[in-house]
Amino acid sequence: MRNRAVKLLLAAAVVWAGWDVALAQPVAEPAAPALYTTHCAACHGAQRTGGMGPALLPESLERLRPAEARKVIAQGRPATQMAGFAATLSAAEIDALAAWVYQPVNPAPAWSEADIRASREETPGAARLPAKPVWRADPMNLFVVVEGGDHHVSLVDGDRFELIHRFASRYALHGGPKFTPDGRYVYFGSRDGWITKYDLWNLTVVAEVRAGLNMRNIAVSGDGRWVMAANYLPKTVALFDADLKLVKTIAAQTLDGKQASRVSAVYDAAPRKSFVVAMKDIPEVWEISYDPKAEPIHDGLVHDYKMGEAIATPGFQNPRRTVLDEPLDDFFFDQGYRHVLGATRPKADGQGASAQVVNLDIRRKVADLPIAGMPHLGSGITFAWNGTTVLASPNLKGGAIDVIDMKTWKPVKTIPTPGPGFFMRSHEATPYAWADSMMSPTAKDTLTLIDKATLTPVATIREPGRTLAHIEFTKDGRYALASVWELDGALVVYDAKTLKEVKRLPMSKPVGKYNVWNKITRSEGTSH
Ligand code: DHE
Repeated sequence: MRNRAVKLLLAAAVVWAGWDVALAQPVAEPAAPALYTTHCAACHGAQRTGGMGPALLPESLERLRPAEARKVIAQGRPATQMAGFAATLSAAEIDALAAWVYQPVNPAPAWSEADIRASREETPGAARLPAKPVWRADPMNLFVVVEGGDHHVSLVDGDRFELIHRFASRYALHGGPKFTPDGRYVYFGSRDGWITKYDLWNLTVVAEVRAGLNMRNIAVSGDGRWVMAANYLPKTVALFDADLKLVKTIAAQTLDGKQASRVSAVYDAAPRKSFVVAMKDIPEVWEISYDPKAEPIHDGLVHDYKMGEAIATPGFQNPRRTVLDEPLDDFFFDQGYRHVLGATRPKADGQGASAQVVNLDIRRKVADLPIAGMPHLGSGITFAWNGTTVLASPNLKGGAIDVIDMKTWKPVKTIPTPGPGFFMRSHEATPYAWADSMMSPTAKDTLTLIDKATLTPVATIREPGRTLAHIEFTKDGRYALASVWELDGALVVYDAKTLKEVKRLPMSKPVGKYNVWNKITRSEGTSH
């Protein structure tokens, strides 16, 4: 009876408002795929895999809130070619488009070895330029600063703190740029899978290639001859020579091929002449040797037949697997590169995140690291303490720095910080380790300095109300450079002893900065 009354009321409302009865039905969804083809495909690609504009795949949009996506479609992105569509599209159409780009492309877009090879471009003549900087400054004390705000890279003289050069990068670089051993070339990886080889001495791009559609990071071999990319999409690692010519891709999957995985990260283990790769969805760590004399891999499966006879996989450029109980997200090496310290992904309830130590020689887990929260091991640093070497690593959830003895694998101390941070740095020549709290809404503006001898916080540096994060030292450790991580941000230089600000260069969200010397010498205070 009540339902009938409601229906009658609704019908009356329709008549009273003069609505077309058809409109009383649920409003038809604007056809997002057609809207995309008309308005977006020219820049973002018919398959949403990117073009002049970035890829618009769920993997690429993981860090973009839907409300922000709607705003970008409506208003565009300043300082980019992304125009606003508020005048062209209705609010409902913008909503429909924004919702649709978060849906997976079906079937999943492919990126084959042929696609990788076809994507490669090189700058004519760049490979034959003289081996001498065209600028005047110490090439070993150069800073490469990635500015995420407008997708540029700045090169800064680490003695005078002056800008040497600024150039446009690929969209959304992520992870540390990787240098050749002589410090001349740097490789950048973008989230959309582009690798750029750049000649720092001649200020030019040498070559570019698209290794995947969604990439985690890249590594450069200690001998400067190989580059490896870790991909989420497709689920592969890709190996290139130093000129970014594809050598091969390797499917990230279990040995029986039954389960595929995104790749968490790849790092170079120079003393072992190998790349070490962690898988995100399968409990395996791979070691891929770039030593032509590497022992063959006997993994129990027949890979190849020669005159009817089984032979082992060559040890050179093929994965040697260590099977674990749980997958690794992010990892770090001990100084001898025998052990990998890996973070295990938190469980769905947010609990249980921890870390484990894997011995790469005997190829098994040798210890659990009882760290609460979510250790960000890739940002860890090591230093001597109390007759041993410790690892200090920020905790993405905890608002603390975890310190672990690298001989016993036991926690030494948990140092409180005002809030969870992402990055941590030190230098052999300074008594302090510097940590940010950039994940904390209230303490994102604070850097905490920790005394490496007493493992206690001894000072803070603030940039009130603004995000202050990611530190890197000069070659001699006398100055620490930090980022005001805002669109109208800055690179701020502090005297590492007096903690006074020395200089400030305006920059557009400088997400990371990398000192050539500290990187190529693998300083214990920086990421590798
Ligand atoms: Fe990163 C490095 C993973 C989100 C900025 N980040 C790395 C590395 C890994 C990693 C494995 C080491 C790669 C290397 O240097 O070769 N990052 C992850 C994540 O899993 C996470 C949490 C989620 C994701 O979406 O990928 C993540 N990272 C971010 C960000 O949101 C940051 C803050 C901003 C951004 O630009 O993406 C960010 N990550 C960085 C930076 C480095 C990095 C600046 C290099 C640090 C260094 O000093 O070496």
